[in-house]
Amino acid sequence: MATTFTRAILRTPCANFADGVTTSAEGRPDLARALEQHRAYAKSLRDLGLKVTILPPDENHPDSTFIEDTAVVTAGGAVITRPGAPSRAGETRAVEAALAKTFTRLDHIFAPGTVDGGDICETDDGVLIGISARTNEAGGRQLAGFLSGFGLAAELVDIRAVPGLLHLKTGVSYLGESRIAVIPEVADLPALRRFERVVVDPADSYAANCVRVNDQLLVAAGYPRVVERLDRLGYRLLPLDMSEFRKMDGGLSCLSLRF
Ligand code: CIR
Repeated sequence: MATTFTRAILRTPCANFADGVTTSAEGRPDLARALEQHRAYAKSLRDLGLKVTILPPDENHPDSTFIEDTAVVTAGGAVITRPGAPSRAGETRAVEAALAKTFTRLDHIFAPGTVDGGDICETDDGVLIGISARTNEAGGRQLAGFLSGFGLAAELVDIRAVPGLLHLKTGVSYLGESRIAVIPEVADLPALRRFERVVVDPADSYAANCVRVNDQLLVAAGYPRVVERLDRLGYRLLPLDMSEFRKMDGGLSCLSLRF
């Protein structure tokens, strides 16, 4: 694990959180439960020793709690994205102000490029950039250029042909030790073959989005098969209830920027 995280930035779900973009047929999320799950997520990160900053809710942007999409933060530097969904364009402002307290210089994705942070998967030997319905090739190439300035090699991974995959990290998580959790549909993509792959059952796809934070692995609660396999591999697991975020197509990783 190359990076030890010491900080995280989160953003509280806003009152109209249920009006965000979603393809899920699981019904409208319950705001009170979402807030409770968000508090538990923040507490877990604090319990792991991270300093957690929580930005106030942004009523103009229902999806703003999915803060991961607004920036790409690495040990060498940070890039403010240009989110691919038009309704999410204004989310970056407050995030930029928060990151400017830590990073003296921030790079920016510019038009016609679009990038969602959910498409960016940092590994121990570089960064995978998903090209998706949200992150386009222009954005991916711009980001690769910025990352190269931080000393990070990037590789573009086209996921546009994978049905229903919102972001690269919706279906791929780097677990450390050159190992990834993946959904079956992407397991054999050439860019992923060099990793040891933990392929989750199709019924457990949602749990492929997990987050390694130092020596722990945050996983979505309710997927015992995934928990059992990761447990057998020796991970220290921290299951978190994500039911309300799942209804808005959000996974565990998208609720925080970690650095
Ligand atoms: C969206 O469609 O943009 C949000 N409802 C969900 C974003 C999830 N972000 C992520 O997985 N990084």
